[in-house]
Amino acid sequence: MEDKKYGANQIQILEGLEAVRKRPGMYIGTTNVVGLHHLIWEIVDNAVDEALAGYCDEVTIVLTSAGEVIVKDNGRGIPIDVHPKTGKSTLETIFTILHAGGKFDNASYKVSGGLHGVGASVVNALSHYVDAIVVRDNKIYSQRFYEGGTKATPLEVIGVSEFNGTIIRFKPDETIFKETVTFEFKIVQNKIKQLAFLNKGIIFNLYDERNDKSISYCFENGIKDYVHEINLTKEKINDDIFYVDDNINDIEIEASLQFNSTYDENLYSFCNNIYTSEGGTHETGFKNAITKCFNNYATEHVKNFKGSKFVWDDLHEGLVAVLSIKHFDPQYEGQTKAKLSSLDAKDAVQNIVVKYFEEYLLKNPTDAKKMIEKVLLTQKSRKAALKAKEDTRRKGALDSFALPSKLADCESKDSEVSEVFLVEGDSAGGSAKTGRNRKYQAILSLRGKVLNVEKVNQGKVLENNELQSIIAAVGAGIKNSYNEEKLRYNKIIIMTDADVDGAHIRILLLTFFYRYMKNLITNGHVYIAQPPLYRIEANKNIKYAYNDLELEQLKETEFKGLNYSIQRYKGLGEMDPIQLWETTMDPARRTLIKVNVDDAFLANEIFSSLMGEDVESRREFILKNAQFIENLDI
Ligand code: 28G
Repeated sequence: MEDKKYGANQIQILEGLEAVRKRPGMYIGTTNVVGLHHLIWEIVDNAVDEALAGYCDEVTIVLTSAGEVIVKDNGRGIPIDVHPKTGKSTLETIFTILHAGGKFDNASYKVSGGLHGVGASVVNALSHYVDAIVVRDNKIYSQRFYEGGTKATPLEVIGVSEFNGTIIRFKPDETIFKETVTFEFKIVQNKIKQLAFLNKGIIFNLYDERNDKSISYCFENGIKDYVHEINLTKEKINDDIFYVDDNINDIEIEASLQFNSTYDENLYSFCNNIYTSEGGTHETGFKNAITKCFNNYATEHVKNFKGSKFVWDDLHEGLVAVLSIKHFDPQYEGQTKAKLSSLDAKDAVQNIVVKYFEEYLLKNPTDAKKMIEKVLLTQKSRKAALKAKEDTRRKGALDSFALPSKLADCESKDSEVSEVFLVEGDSAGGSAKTGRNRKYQAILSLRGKVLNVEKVNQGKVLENNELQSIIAAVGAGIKNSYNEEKLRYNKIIIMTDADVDGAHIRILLLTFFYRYMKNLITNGHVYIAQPPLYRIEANKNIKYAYNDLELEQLKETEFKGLNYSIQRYKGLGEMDPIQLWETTMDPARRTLIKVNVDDAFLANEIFSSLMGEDVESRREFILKNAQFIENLDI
């Protein structure tokens, strides 16, 4: 009977890890470079959990020359006693049973979590081998799992030690990770830096054996140091960074905030070390709290304030804030964990932040005064912008009926099938207008420079002619009043020259969409057109090349030995309407790049390094990263 039960378990185990190998994407998202690195995060998460439980303060990662990863912690060591439910040691259970973390363990132990919180068994399933070394009770234990986790050597005692801890070494299976099995220092570095900010006091070390590079992070002040770093090069409004770390009803809440003199909002929220890019209940609680505190403070301290209450829109300009909560049972909206939905998180965050931010304002009257001044200015410009918007609306400029004169609209009114090209310059705009399929393709030509929205407030944005045209043409409104039902085109296609200026305009447009119509990007409506760089012709055979490599390949194959001529396009304007249609606009032949902002961090980093003050470094960045920006699937 016992045997039978054990056997049944065994089968279940094999099926479990087999399932992971069959459909790795279900467990780690993808099997590209991102998925590969998820293996590290899964193991590191377990070490961080041990640290959050209070038993470990140092985590070390080694990228070995043999293509392995070693993760080491100084916690209690994974238990090696036999687990009552599986008849195996806890160690073996964790590494060989899928979802062991949730199924067999006290769920409240696991606080952090990778993309899917699936843990060590998934790493085992997708590795050649996993070596586990557990040091506890003065003994060093060792066990190897191999062949996709289906086999294990017996647990052995291999020595004695006075320290505790766990060491995990694994080598990814290249038959799973077909694209690459090379770990990247920079990716791991960024991740541990973020983990170090989010888990104060833990030392994270990274050592790359392949080139003898190493780096360590430890932030005593947690996300306060994070805010400090984001604002390092910015002009600060309040000198003292607001910071709170407290817990209520078993929810730990950490928040930090400082204003700078820019106009953009940088609010980053996390739950259990996972970035919640779409916010959620914790973020709502935070916004409510800050709004309430500013209103209370202004009511007491600002003359004639009554009746002109702040709303969140007045508080977000120049705000840098990080919110990180640790929740025992987080609930998310949808599959991606991008939006927290646990109801108790809202009140928990709101209560704690109100309590501490109120106190902060009273204790720091000089900072409070500076912040209130900034916020009052934002409010004033918001009201002015609102009035300007109402005036223009009354005049009809923002109405879908009064479309901009520069827009050559398409015939179809069906937004599902229609698309608009945002074209740089009048001459290219002219070609595009002639070359298009006017049934469903609209052309909006943009004159001159697009405004850099990072540098100005909303009022100025709404006054700008080019941006006004775009807003009117797109039709869905901006920011909070963005309404996708009113979207006039399914695809918004940015079509600029394949040179530095074109890349610059593209980035300015993307910045505008990112800040003013983020949903347009997240819902996949923004595209980048790819015009060719070369035209090669011999005996009336014409081909286009979209990069140097393609040109070389054409020269070496189809055109080898022929008397060919090459035209290098300096801009869209050099193409006649038919060429533009054939190469860049015809849905059957073109390649469009869909812009997605999955990783808001990276996007923001790119946007801010591009939009920095220094024109020279900006040019340099664009030149260096033109290709990357072109393939902006960040
Ligand atoms: C180095 C790379 C990754 C870990 C521990 C320590 C314990 C543990 C891990 O227990 C099962 C669940 C809760 C008891 C817990 C040790 C309690 C007592 C642990 C790691 C059984 C998991 N002694 N360190 N798991 N628990 N480090 N690092 O994986 O109830 S995982």
